[in-house]
Amino acid sequence: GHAGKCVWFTGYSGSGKSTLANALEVKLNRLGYHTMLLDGDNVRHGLCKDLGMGEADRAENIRRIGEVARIFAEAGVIVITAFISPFRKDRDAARALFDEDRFIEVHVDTPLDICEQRDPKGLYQKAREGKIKDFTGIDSPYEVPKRAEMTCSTADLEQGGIINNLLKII
Ligand code: GGZ
Repeated sequence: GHAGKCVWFTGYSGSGKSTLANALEVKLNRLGYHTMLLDGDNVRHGLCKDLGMGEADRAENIRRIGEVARIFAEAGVIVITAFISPFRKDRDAARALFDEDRFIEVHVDTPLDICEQRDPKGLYQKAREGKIKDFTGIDSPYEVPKRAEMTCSTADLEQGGIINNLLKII
């Protein structure tokens, strides 16, 4: 059919979700697909700027993103999302909005210590110092996916290899 899909990246801050999501979008666009990338930059500053990082607000963040993704997918777009989405029930609720073969959960399983070493925005350091509360992996949980269509780590595999593996299952 004409319906689109949702490629849902999940993983720690600094795991490489956004980098992979951007690279996937470029590749899909070159192949002629119409895509929509949803990430913190275009969602947390607009649609979800009223939400914080507590468990209930993260649930609402993911709920809105899932609903937006469904609307775009119904129009035939391949939607790519890049959010920590740490809670399994929230990811599963997003998944439930899609036909089984149209939701591709990708766990970017880069080890926490590597994410923390990268610390591109200095947020892990602030979390360790107690200046940011409820930081995923420090004092807020990350529930590892049990049913991800793909698991990868940007610690040990070339980005191009990950994208090529992904293209095989989309
Ligand atoms: C985790 C936080 C936090 C806390 C701010 N915990 O790597 P980033 O910086 O650019 O992306 C992270 C982003 C997390 O927002 P999400 O919308 O992806 O989270 S969720 O899916 O759980 O709703 C991080 C930054 O915001 N950030 N505070 N406490 N990450």
